[in-house]
Order: sequence, then structure tokens, then C-alpha cells
Amino acid sequence: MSYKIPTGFPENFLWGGATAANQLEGGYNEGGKGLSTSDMMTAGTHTVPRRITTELLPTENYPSHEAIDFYHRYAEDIALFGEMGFKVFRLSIAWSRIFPNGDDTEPSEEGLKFYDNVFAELKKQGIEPLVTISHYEAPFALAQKYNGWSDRRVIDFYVKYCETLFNRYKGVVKYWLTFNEINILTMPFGTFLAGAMLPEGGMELTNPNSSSDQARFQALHHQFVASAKAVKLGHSIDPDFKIGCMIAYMCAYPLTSNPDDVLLAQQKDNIGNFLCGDVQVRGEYPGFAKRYFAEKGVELEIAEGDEQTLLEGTVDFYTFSYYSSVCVSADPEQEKIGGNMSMGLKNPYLKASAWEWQIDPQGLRWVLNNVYNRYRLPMMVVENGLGAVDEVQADGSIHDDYRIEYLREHIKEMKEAIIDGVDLIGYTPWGCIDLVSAGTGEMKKRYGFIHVDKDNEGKGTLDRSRKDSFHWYKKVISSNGEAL
Ligand code: BGP
Repeated sequence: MSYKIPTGFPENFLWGGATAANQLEGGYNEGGKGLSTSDMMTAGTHTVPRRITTELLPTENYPSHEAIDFYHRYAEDIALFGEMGFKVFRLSIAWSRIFPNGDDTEPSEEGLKFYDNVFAELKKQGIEPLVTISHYEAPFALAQKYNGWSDRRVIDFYVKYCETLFNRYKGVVKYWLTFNEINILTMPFGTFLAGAMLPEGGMELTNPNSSSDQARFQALHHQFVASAKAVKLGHSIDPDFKIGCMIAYMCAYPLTSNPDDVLLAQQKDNIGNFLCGDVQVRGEYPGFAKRYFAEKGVELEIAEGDEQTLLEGTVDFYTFSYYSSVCVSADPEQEKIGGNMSMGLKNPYLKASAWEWQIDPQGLRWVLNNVYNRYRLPMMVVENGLGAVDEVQADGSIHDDYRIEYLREHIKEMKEAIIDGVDLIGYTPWGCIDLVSAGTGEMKKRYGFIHVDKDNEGKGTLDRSRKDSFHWYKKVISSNGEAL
């Protein structure tokens, strides 16, 4: 007998693109929307960090306020996605459009209607929505009144929000993700971005002392419980729902074969990636997490019933973002010798983007195998891409061959992973239309197949145009990943 080995992307593979409400929609104070945490972050640059404000300052540029105006232009944008042949579109819902303060008793009909309209346009184009319920934002009132996810009461507000979405959009939306990059809360810059907690000692997004480990891991525990409750509830509302987790996969190689480095890389993988994956996929905290908490002096308040909730609310599929990899070393001197990239040590074998994100397509194959062999759940790569500065030619064309090259190499490695046996069901490259960068708040860090005329200061016509990569990706989709 011989084994049947896949030869390429499966039929019905979900090709598409990914976005998030606060980086795309704009209309921040329209349609009854409340202020969201993302509406309180100023623009930054590669070197100047974004800042968090507690009131709106008229002199500041808040990138989410207009973003790329998807709020008014969604039909045009979705038609362009349809033209590329998208099978799936990942978008998020702005929580504060539905519950302006987070703890309101009734949802906003106008907010719900907006997404009815968006989903109707997607349906027209034959595009399946993939909805992130909370992508780096929450109603700002929850930050002010409860200090965000540090307060257990926010769990119930979130679950009520989910219940509203599930009942309204059942039969229209099948694929859901409970939280974007939930593991960002394992790191200080996740405090406000993902945790909606007002940072301690300094309002810079990158402030390394923005919260105690205790506060952040407690907030993360609340998100785990909220996610598990949402999964269980979602399945009771519509058994056809597929509800997944979303992890920012931080791929860290040992810098050398020194066992100290190898072990350190494994520990980073455990805490950075598998802590969240294990809780959401297996329904319990792994042993290494408990040890880590004990060593850090973190004592989680786990309420009665939480452990059962986690077990009953495990996800249906695993999704992640993947952009780059770094190296780690147990030797502190290496930082000086080898060079520090923005997220770890430099890998001498890799090139990096202008924002110092190292480009490592094979790392994607490694991650897909690493995760699939652990969980054996269907997987989706829901973010991947190259943030780059694009140049518009005199005739309006944009020759983004560097972006094509990046995506082509990553798609090749996804195919290898499928041949390795990984059950990969979809791919939604990040920022399929140019949008605001989450990390820096810039417009010039672009990922799109579709160009949007807007600059870092927020000026421009907002007109859309097709880059070279638009035509390339269209062929990739129509050939099911064969014409690269
Ligand atoms: C992920 C976020 C996205 C997105 C992306 C690119 O971490 O989920 O929201 O923005 O990173 O990052 P950046 O926008 O900083 O280039």
C-alpha cells in the first residue's frame, strides 16, 4: 500500500485578505459609535512611539478617526476584493459600534445595521466573512470605568456582545475569532492595545512598565474565560459556527546550538505562543505556565467554575499571524555583538524589512508543523505580509515586486506544509487594502494589494488603485496557489 500525499492546496481553500475595524473603518463618531480605546491613540512613526491620551486633543492626529474610510466606501472595497477572487475576508467588528460604552443594556441598532450591510456586500461577491470579535480595541468607557480586562465584570459585557453578534449574524457568518493575537497580553505593550487597561507610569504604547505581570496575566485569564464562554454560547446558538483562537506566532530560533540557547528558545515558544494556545485549544493551563507564574510571583485569581468553563469552551480551529522570526540567546553579550532587531536578535541568514522585521518564509512552514503536530486542528494563516513604502509612478501604477516576492515565498512554504500533512484551510494576508499600522499608527507602512491615497499626516484623496500585486494575487487565487 502507498500513502496518499497532498500535492497542493486543497479544493475550497479559503484565499482572501485580513483587516481590522480600527485600522480601516474611520467614522469613529458616526452611526452612534462610542469612543474605542483605539480612538485614543495618536499617530507615531518608526522611531516615535504612539501615545495614549485620556481625552481627545484637537491638535493630534488620531489615525483611527478616519482611517481609510471603509465606513463609507465598503461597497467599493468589497467589489475590489471580489475582483481579486477572494473566497474569504477577515474583518473585525468595532465593539463600541454595537455597545458604545461596553456596559450598555441594549445594543445599537445602527451599529448592527452597518455590519448587515457589509455582510450583504460580501455575499453579493460570494465572499465568506471571517469575523474577529475583538481586534485590539474595546469601548474606551470600559478602560475608564473598569480598567479594561483587569476587571472580571468585563467578561460578562464581552459575552453579551458576542451573544448579540451570534444571534444577529447566524446564517451569515460562520467563522469567528474571539480575540486578535490574544498572546500579546503576555507582553507589556499589550496592556492597552489588547487589554484596554490604562498603562501605569507613561502613556507610550511601547512603555515597558505599563503594567505588572500580575495585572496582565489576570486580565489574560479573564479573556480566556470570556473566550471559552463565547465558544460554548456560540455553539449553542448555531452548531455550524466555527470559532477559533488567534495567536501572534512569535517564532524564535536558538542563536547557536548551545543547549542554553536551545532551551531558551523553547521556553519563549512555551510562554509566548503555547501558553495561550494550550488554554484555548486544550482547555487548561500547561505545567510550564504554572511554574512561570510561580517564579514571577503571579497569583491568578481563578474563580470557581473557571476551570470547567475553559474545558467546555475549547476552539474549533487555530489561527495565527506570522510575519517574521528572530533569534534568542542566553548570552546577554550577544545583543551587542549580533545586533538587536525590533523583536529579538538578528539572524545572520535572513534579510529584514525597512521596519526591521526579518523575512523568513521557511519559518512559516516550521510554525505550521510545530503547531499542527501539537493540536491537530484545522489551521488558518490569518495575517502575513510585508509592510513597505510604496512608490506611485507618474501614471499611477505601483510596482510592488518586493511584496509579490515576499508573499510568493510564504505561499510556497504553506504548500510544503500542506504536503507535510498540515490541515491548512485558509490564508488571509494582512492589510489586503492599505490601512493604518497598528504598531506605529503610520499610513506609509503599507501591506495592500490595493493602494489608498493617504499619507502619514492623514492627507490624501482616499482614492483606491490596483498595485501590481493585485493582478498577481488574482492569478494565485484563480490557479489555487499554482501560478506563483
Ligand atoms: C498584527 C496586528 C494587526 C496588524 C499587523 C501588522 O500584530 O494584529 O492589527 O497591524 O500586526 O503590524 P503593523 O501594523 O504594526 O505593521
